[in-house]
Amino acid sequence: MTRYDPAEIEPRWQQRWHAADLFRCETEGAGEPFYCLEMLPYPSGRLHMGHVRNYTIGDAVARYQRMRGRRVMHVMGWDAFGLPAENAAIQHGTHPRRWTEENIEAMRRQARRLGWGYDWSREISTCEADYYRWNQWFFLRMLERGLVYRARRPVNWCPSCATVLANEQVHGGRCWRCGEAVTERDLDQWFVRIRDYADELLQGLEALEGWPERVRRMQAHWIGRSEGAAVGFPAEGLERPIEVFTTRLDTIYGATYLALAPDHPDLEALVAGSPQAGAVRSFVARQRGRTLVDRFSAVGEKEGVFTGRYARNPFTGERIPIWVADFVLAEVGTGAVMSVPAHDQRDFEFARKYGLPLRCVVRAPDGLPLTADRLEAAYTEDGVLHDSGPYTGLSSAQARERMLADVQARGWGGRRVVYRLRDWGISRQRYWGTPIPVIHCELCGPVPVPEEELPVRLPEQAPLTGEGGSPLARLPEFVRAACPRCGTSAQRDTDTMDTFVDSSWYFFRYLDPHNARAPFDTTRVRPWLPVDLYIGGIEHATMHLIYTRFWTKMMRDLGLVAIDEPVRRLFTQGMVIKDGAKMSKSRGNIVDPDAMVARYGADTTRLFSLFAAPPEKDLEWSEAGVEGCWRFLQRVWRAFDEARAHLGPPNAPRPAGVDRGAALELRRVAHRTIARVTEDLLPERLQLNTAVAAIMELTNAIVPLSRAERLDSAEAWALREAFEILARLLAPFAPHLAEQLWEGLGHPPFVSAAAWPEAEAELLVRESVTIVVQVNGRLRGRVELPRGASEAEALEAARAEPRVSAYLDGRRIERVVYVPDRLLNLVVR
Ligand code: ANZ
Ligand code: ZN
Repeated sequence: MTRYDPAEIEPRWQQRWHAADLFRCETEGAGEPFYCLEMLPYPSGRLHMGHVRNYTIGDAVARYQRMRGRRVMHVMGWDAFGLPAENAAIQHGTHPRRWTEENIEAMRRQARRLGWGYDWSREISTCEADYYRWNQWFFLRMLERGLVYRARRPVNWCPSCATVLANEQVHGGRCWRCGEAVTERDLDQWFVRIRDYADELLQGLEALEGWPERVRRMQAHWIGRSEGAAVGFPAEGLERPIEVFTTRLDTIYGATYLALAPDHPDLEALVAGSPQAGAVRSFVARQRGRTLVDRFSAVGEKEGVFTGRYARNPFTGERIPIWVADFVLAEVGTGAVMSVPAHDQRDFEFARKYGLPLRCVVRAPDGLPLTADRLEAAYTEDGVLHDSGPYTGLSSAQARERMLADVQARGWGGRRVVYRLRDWGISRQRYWGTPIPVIHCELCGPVPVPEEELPVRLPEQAPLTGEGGSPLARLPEFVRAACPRCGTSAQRDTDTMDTFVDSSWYFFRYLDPHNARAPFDTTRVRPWLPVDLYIGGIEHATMHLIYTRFWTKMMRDLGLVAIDEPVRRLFTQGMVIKDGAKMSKSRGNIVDPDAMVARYGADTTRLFSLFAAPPEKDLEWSEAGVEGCWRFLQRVWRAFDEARAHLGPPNAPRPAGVDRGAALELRRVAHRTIARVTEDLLPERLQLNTAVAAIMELTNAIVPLSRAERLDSAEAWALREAFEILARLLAPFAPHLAEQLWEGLGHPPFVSAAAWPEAEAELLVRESVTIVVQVNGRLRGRVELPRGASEAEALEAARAEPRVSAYLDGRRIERVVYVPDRLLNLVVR
């Protein structure tokens, strides 16, 4: 008897797949396209079990679709720019490029060793100039259309390292390197007007029926549309009224003060000459200098200062004080709020802290008006208005409508929609990224680099010290450039792009990866889009998956693609956990995929990561589970070894007698398994764990015949058929063993390119049996059910049977006794 030895089998098949170029995908040819995409990894150097799970799900689907005759696009690439390469350079002195390339090499080796079938001729690494030049090209296109702009915004700053920090380098408000408290600093940066697309991004969610509800909800929240009104409050000393944004116009009779953001543009003009000017200025300065640690610890505690100025409520004519408050954000709405402490909890706390008055104007529909002195918290619900002049007695909703009409009629303001979504800041003060293709000229301002000068190459010399602002600013040869417009000496932009730019469109590039004239050819990509299935982690539900949706719409508006949405079906897989916690280096509960492959082989590793849990749920690591998968594959191997003696030649005609007895029984199980696995692997189901379970059951049905001393010709034929089915159903999950079986069955290679088996319809029909139904031990009826029906199915059929249900009405079933295929006894009271 031969031994199951994955270390011998697996590399051999990997070599043969590679030599046959089996997974190459031609852009044109026979078969309907299927684009199976997994989120591209960051090349950290080693795959972790989360990767293994993610890419194995994708590989199983890709292999299945290929066997079903689809032309499958399945590609791997590397999200190769980013911070860890730069941190490694700062800490260990390795060049980011070398570090990245070595990591990619190592991970590519791991990917091959796991048997993932990619078209490597399409591989992309985002740190290569022939990729990132198109980031620069897109930047120029957006600049032309006014979709990118420059604005001064704060960045994180570590005073002790004297360096700009990325958000990921700020841990609990402190610098990741030295532990110093982080402050903010203003820098001129580039922003993408993603907000222009906010409404479309939100509305488009409805049509994304192939996306998890949870992801759609998270995106809707992230976009955060709120509808309300903008109303001007005339302010003493200002020419233009101060505009506030409110979603609760119905509470305007209860507004007792205005609150402005510390960086409200009119603040300086407002307080000039006020006795409070000094206090306001020092409050604002303190806000700006406040460290993030401070802000984190001050959760809930609102702070503000009186400006010494007043505004007039346009509805009541009343004079109300203007304050500056830290909880009002400059970038939200208009940066100014009418505060209604009786009906907004934040305003309530602020008013109590600073002794500002409260006025109640909304009561519960079935309640009495509240009084300010007895209020313990704001009443924030809608209700019925009181003390609100001509609007008294209206419901909140009615009042909002009438008040808005009056606001419009009197020219005080109008309807306003506000988004939580910020414009996308893409400037990073980093070395390892895409250089921004702009030259700053003292005479002309920022001037785009002419298209024919792209790419602006990232200099090979990496000026990384961990200090200062953008590292590229330390390279005079890079910085110095002639202004493309006037020719005088000018300076290159020294920032690089957010790496979310790279990942926003990489899967379009996979479809035309070597195009030197354009990011991709419009007609080439069309048949593949939208992506049929996109697999990745839930942690990308908002940022990446919003940016890539935006990028698609932007490309559509440039005439590059004809779709509105990039992905038809999104699948978010669960985490891999061990001892109840996510596997992570910091917890020290990592299981190394290499060690696992070395010990059990790729097929066991793949099978475990697909079988141990439904793919959308968390997968709890278990040594016993791995062992179980390993034993299962051994069992398949042994069964085949034992069966060899019985098996006739391939393609033998079907003998008489396969429609009876053990042969028929085995055929029934085999064909039912085809039907189950075929359905479980569909993109809209993706229940890979139950597919594997079905294959295990088929194996159980095969084993007794394999082991039998003697088989008649019908049984031997059915046994061969079952193995041929098993080899093909196993191919997406444990492809190496499947190839071995297929070859052993006398077929030319490859099972990976064989046609998916088809179930014979008549073998799927389950034979029916009559079941006797008793209620409290007395015969009350009979029901027809398929053989092997479950207790739940029997109970449902019994309930639907009028002669039985008459005895069940109004009673409680206390106990059920079920003898499958024979009898159902119900004990009722
Ligand atoms: C008056 C009012 C009365 C409000 C009331 C609420 C309740 P959502 O619904 O989350 O979008 N707001 C407006 N601009 C702001 C800013 N720049 N910073 C902080 N808060 C701001 O929130 C809309 C409400 O948030 C607005 O409606 C406004 O307060 C506040 F009983 O106006 B409201
Ligand atoms: Zn110039």
